[in-house]
Amino acid sequence: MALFGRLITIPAFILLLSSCGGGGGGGNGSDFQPPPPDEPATVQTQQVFANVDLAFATALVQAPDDASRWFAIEKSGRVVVFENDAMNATGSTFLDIRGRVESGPNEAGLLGIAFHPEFATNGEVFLSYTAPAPLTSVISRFRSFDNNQTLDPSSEEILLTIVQPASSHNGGNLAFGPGGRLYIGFGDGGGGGGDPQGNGQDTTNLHGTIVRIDVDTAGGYAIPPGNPFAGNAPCVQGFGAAACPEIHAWGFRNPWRFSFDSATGRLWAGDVGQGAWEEVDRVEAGENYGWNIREGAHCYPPESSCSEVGLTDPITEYDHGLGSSVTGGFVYRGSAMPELAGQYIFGDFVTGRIWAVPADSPIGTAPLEIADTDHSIASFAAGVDGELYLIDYGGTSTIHQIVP
Ligand SMILES: [Ca+2]
Ligand SMILES: [Ca+2]
Repeated sequence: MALFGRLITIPAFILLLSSCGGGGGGGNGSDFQPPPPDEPATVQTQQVFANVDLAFATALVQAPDDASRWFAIEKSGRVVVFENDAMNATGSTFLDIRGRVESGPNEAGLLGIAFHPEFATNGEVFLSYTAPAPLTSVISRFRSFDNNQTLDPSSEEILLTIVQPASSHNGGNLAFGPGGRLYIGFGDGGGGGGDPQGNGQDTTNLHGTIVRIDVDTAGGYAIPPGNPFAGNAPCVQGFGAAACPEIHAWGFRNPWRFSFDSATGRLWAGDVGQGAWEEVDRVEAGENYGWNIREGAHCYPPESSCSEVGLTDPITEYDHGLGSSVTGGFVYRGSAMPELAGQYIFGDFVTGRIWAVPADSPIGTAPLEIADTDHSIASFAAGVDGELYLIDYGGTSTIHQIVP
């Protein structure tokens, strides 16, 4: 059963996470640095929460400063809540918006969840999902009116929408960062590979960007000072006459998963590659991460020449000999694996490999493999205590803790 599930779900999610091109790659031509001398130890994964039934789970989070519960989202449009009891927990419905979610295409569905930093008192949770006809990415606020036991489906306040030109590369992550701003990822819109519409380098739309907005305003959102195009008029349904002031950084292909270092506040994103290179970026305001001029630290298309002026290369990358759909993870700030303290941990959806790079790595650092698993790593998760987990994607999705 599990094997059958794996055989049918892996090819689907390869498309889903959108490494559209063929294999290729090859490790030559890289000028990346050798691994650091003090290498972190290898890790293993251990299944937890085995009694929580999840189907096509895409993300797993805890609410801020509350280690008592976990929340998983299913691609179909359901948020599942369960107690933080690895042996005994079973899931129940925290929110069900399956009737509003278009989850048919491989990369469409309920893709991201973020709890407001003040969730304990304001009951606000933000979701990223795709709605149907035409396929549209929707960023919404929901509220709880029952002491945070469930979210009220009728409370939905749509903050931002953008019509998707194709079913792939929808991004889907969202997370609160320093200063309580909400960060949202959008892919290049897909449509045949190679970013045919040039969305990655076009700052007059939100495709191919990580957005930063202030949701603590009366109605809708405000533009935080410090956004690179903060003086411009807000973009309408993702498009504007000039560069969108919502943009924090751009030049992404599909920043499927990103996170903030809980110690430093720095933003890390895994950007899924096209046909040759998977990359991890440490994202700064106003930086252009290169797509579709660069794929990883290489000109795109392969063998072409390109100008690097104004573009920021990844902290680390790996070629398609090692994997073909990067899943961004977390800087480890837990206590169970001291040898991994301060390491950014990330993996590959297709091959299940897991790597680490020091969080203070310069651009062009080689990743160190710390595990080669059988998991289809859809997402990583970090508990309030800093310990790390991953979702093994499938019709039966399972949760695994990363352990020494
Ligand atoms: Ca764009
Ligand atoms: Ca890039």
